[in-house]
Amino acid sequence: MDDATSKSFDHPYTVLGEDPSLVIPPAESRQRPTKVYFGILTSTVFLLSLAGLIVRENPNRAENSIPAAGTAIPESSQDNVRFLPVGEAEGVSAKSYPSTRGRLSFNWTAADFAWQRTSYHFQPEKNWMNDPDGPLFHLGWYHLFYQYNPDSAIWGNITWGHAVSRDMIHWLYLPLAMVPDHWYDIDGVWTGSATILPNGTIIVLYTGDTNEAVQVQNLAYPSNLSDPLLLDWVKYSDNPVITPPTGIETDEFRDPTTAWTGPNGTWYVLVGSRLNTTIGVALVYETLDFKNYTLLDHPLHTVDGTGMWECIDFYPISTNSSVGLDNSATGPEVKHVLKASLDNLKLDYYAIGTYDEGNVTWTPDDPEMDVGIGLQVDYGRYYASKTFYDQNKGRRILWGWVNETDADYDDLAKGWASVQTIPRVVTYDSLTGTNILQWPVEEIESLRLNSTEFEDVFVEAGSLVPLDIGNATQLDISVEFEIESTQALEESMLGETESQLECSVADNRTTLGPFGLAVLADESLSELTPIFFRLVKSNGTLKTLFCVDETRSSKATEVFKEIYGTVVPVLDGEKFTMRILVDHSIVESFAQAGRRVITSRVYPTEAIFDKAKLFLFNNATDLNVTAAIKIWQMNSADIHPFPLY
Ligand code: DQQ
Repeated sequence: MDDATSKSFDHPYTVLGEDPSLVIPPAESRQRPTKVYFGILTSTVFLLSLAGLIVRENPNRAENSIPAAGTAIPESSQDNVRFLPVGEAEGVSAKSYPSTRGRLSFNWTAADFAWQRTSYHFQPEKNWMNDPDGPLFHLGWYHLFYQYNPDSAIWGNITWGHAVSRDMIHWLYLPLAMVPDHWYDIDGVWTGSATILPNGTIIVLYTGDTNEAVQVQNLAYPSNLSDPLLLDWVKYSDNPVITPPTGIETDEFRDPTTAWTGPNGTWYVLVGSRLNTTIGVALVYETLDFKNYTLLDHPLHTVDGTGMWECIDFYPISTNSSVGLDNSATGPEVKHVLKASLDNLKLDYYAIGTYDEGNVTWTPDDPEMDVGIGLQVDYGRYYASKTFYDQNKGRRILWGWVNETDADYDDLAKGWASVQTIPRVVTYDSLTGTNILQWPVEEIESLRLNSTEFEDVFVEAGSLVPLDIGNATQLDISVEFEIESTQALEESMLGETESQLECSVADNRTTLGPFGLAVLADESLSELTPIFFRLVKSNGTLKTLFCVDETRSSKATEVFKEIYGTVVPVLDGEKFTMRILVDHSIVESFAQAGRRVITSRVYPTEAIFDKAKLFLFNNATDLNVTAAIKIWQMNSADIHPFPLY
């Protein structure tokens, strides 16, 4: 941490004690003498060296439940299984796109489902996953906890799944960290965050859904800090530590943040809620010991019209360096990012602003770009994100949940649902001063295999250039586009009409675009996912849209297909750049060094295995571009259960 912005942590706080009254399931898996861990560590090093040799389970277990081709899904099954309002009654985590009721189901094969499973993104072995929870680094291991249903590929019976990694790329699944087993979380161990105290103690605050469907905040902590795997979690005997305050709906009060300290040594924590049904709010609690909390008489921030705020994240960011900051850092070169997951839209919004540590309030730099009305963290299929400060490498890491966009019945058939993004490093964009930058952690580059480079590829207006790279399902792509000449651009722009600044299908040709890459495309382009820039005129000036068009990504009709996108700042002298990670059914696309990001889920029926191809395209009618592109084939990550026994 930068000295100028660090705080001293010399105030006294209560160290959490053992709590013998707690019930900790499953009992057998949690009684592990310390000496065994050394054996575990040694065997892990060996196992990690076997990366790539482990063959993953083929997810074809539910093949028989796949409806026959061309048959509509029977209404009775829709009502009984597939269209249960998963999580909706609780206000959380339901699939949020239009109903697939009555649509035909594609005749997926086990091989299709096996192809859809990702190879270098984190996902559990089977069943449902949603939000990332309490990410942290401890004694050489990155820990990821996640909302997990151990029984089904749809939301429900939510526990904390747990996995560890040396590098956030290769993962080892561990036993569940916490399950619903007390009245205060019997309906679900919901989302929460970890805080590492100055003496190394780790505390977790999480939302419990009680036996009466009331959302309360609970305290938990590892029983043995010298265990690098943090296998054994203790729930505090006096839980819940926070209950819904007067005036707050008891089922709209959740997802405590990582804590930070104020000047007087007090710790602060945020909990998301809504006021008068429409006002998104970040409530602030203060505490000295993490057991007793006082609600401040004012929130950190509110935004009218944004509804319930879930999974709030609040963190400092350095404006003069790319170094990450601990959550308690403040100083003249520090701004604060406030992020809320908007329950109504199932989208993550953030804003950059100033934290007033005296008054414990936060003000956005630009009120017109406030949380929920300005920038999205990711403009694609992405939700419930959470950052943590990685003290190992001095950086802030962002995790995000990527839901499926197929139908629930497809998830049940394939036996799994959801992926986490590749973890991203978050920094401040000092060139624009208006946004964060997100970039895949450098560790992902260890999966890069052979690369192919194409330089000075002339992509004439109205042309398509196949890129012969062999298999195109696991890729890391870096591409730069240069337009033919600024003069040509200015001349072309004269004839342009004003644009609405919205992305549209890639087939919609205008003078200046779109141009980009088509991934997961078959030879005949019967399926393709174009990721592109489109230059448009708005208020007389040139703007750049960054878009992903999923409308032709799959012939399966039950799959939800979106056109995602937004305006991306391209500064004078900059080229148009993209980084794209393709990993089977997930495509993560970063524009202009991560100023804007779009994550897609696509389920092609033809453009899979060796039929998946890659193309450069330029659909502009009057703008030639030149591309420089480097493409790496990507290895699979090694993700499997930890050999605990
Ligand atoms: N998911 C959790 C909630 C959170 C929601 C439940 C966001 O705590 O608000 O699984 O996806």
